[in-house]
Amino acid sequence: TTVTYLADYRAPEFLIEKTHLTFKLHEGYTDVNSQLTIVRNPHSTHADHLVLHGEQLELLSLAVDEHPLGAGDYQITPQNMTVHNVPEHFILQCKTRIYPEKNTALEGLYRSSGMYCTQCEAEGFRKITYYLDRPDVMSEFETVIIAEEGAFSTMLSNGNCLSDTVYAGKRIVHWHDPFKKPSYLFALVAGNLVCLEDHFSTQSGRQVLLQIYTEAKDSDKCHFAMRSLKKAMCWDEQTYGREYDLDRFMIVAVDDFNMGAMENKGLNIFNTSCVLAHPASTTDAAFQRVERVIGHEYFHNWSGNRITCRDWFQLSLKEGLTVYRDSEFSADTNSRAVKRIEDANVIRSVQFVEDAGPMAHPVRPDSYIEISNFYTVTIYEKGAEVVRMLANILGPEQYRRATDLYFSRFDGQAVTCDDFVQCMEAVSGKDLRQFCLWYSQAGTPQLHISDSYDAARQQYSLTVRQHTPATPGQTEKQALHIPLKIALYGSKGVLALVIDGQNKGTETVLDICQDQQTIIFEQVAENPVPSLLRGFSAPVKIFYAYQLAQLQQLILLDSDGFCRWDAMQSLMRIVLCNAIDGKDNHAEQIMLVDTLKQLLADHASMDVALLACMLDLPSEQYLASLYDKANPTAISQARTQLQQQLAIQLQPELLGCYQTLQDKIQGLSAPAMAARSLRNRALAYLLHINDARYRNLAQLQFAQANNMTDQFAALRALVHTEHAGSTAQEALQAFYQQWQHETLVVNMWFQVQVTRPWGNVLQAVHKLLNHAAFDARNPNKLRAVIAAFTNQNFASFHDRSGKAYQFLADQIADIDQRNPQMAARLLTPLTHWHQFIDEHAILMRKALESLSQCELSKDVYEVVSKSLM
Ligand code: B3K
Ligand code: ZN
Repeated sequence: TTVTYLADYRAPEFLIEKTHLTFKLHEGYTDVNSQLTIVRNPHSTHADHLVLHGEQLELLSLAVDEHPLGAGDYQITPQNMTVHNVPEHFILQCKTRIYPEKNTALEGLYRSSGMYCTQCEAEGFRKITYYLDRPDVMSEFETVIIAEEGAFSTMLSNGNCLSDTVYAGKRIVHWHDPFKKPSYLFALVAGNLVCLEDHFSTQSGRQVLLQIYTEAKDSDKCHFAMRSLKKAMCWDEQTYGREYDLDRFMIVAVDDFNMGAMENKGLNIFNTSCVLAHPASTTDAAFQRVERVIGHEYFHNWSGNRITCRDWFQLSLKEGLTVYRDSEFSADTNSRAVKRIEDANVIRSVQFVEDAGPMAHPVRPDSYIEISNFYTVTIYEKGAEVVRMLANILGPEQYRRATDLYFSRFDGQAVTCDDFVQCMEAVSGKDLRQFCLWYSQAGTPQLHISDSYDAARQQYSLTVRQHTPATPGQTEKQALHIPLKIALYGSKGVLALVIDGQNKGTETVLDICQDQQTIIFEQVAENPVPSLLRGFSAPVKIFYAYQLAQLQQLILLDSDGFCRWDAMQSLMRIVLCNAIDGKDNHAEQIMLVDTLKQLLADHASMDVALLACMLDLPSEQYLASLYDKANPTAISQARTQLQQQLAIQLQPELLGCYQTLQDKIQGLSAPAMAARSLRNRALAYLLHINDARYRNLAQLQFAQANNMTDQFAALRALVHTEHAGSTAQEALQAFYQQWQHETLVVNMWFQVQVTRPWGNVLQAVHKLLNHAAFDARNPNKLRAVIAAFTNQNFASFHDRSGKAYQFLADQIADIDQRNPQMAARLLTPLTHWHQFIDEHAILMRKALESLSQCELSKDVYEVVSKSLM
């Protein structure tokens, strides 16, 4: 296996000015003719040989400037084709044959329920034809698609359609994309699809045709995506001054897709799960996901396509920035506080865990074996937090000027994270050298904060110590520039902040840049409660020894939604950890119940969506991350017990909430969604009590719901309680009967069963894998059954027998034969073996070791070998 290093980056020896592709689609195989206009890169050393990427291709013919090449003129290996002694400037013609129907990896050109589609990022284009398949080679593409007349209603590629004709029984469709792009943004679709159309007129008055293509059965589920698209186009004009640039913007929904969606220029390809939505069959959470992903892929048109990455180490240049953009888009359209909490929760319970594991890497990695393994929460979500910190350091006005500069300076180019930061520096005049460590240094910084109050001097001082634990390959860590946003609360509310004689208002950002520093606040009349890391101002762990009463004060009174939620998480964490550690917990529990009572009783005066988030206990995965060696059984038990105790002690308040919000749950408005989320959490708690009244409530809601959110929440509550017996079984059957023809709903039906927190779930999983609706080649099905079981069923996955560990390893060995990307991704839960007590760690390692004995793809090999290191 070869490792690719950032330090080895070299500019390409050759450039491809024009790319002309002809696809002849036949049943069973596809012939690809390419005609590449190639020139030597004037900025590079002079090589005589042209080395192209190409994998799993059948070469039919090759010519340079119309002269056919013979066996001695070129050389082929499994990864490359080398053409010897090429001129300065020439046309390379190449014919290859590929087999889309046999492509189970879903990378390159493949077939999904009859239609042809492509996925080229990161390195899939080389499975279509020989090419310089690297993002810093940008070319103007023309694509001709030829198929039997009448075979497909829809034949699409990037850009604008030049012609669509029939000749000698063949349909020939010709596309041209005037914007230079790297090969990873190439796309082709052919199938029998229907299309929802609309128009958008841009701020400068250009008309853009908008099209969303789906299979006919899904034609009624595209309206929300279309509304989201127009909203996103509008938002990007207003927020970033970015206008759409082609005459047409197309989205195609496909069933078999390794991830959420792909931003191909002018022709986005989406997993059906991220574009289709209808109130009867789609939950509120899924609606929000559709809006977010539509926004994300659309925003890539500028942050990713017009300006792309020089090499894949710079992946966060486009992904971090685009996630930050989509996150702000969601915050502007939904609840800002809740969005911030959701983002912080992902960072804390997934990204921090990645940082603590064998696959830890910086936002800009130094090396990889398989780039597909680096589409991670670190690159995406931590990368977005880094851009957010930059935006906050600059402030809105300077940040906008800096992004304007970035988009104009680098338009049409493939650039680096440093280029992006340099625009921030140029506009602000700030020195961001230390800040740049966020890109190169892996790991989660810890801030240990202590304080003291001097009543005589009226001074309050905070001492902040920073420390980043070592990560694989990076033992020495330097101090980072960490923006720590804080406020101080006194008995009568928020306090004015005075530092060095300067008035800072009631909220300020402390620039933490040293290993240890102390900040002194003056004119502080009482010992305050610090509200720390407001708005989750940096992706760090905070350690500060709050007293229970201080947490309660922040939960009830803090003006920062994230801090209220965070204080509640801390209080719950204290209760849970005490229980896990077998410590006395009386005072803590009383405080928790009392605080929740106050919040629930007062729900009318609160942000309902925020309150709903505050009811969630910290996840098991997060709790495990608090320990050097976690005991998964103790964690699950403590959590389930606390859920039961809270349900019992908060019964009247939960029921009250459930009932009073009854008349606020119609429609798709933000308040209706918020009301549903709070009611359904209340219902889930109540079902932890073994009482037929609550089961009847759930049964009634299941039967009467007119939207998927309520119907599914009721089903989940029933299936997830051990006491519902035949009622739950009947609901499951009824649900399947009703929705068996909606693939995405059937996936939810799978998921709700494998995440059940009681009984022998592994047995249920085995049964579902043999269910007629299961299909091991479809990534959404793998996610609904295997990933849901191993990632969202902590108790069953960590069953003491270790059977679930071995089950996952066996599944991965099998899936890896077909789809390496999916296999590697499913492996994540096993890679965290070192987090657990020996009894579990040993069994998890054993499962990994059994995998390492198999013939593995590069993808799975990288994860397994790094995990066993
Ligand atoms: N850029 C794609 C991800 C491609 C993953 C390739 N293994 C989707 C996105 O981030 O928008
Ligand atoms: Zn993206």
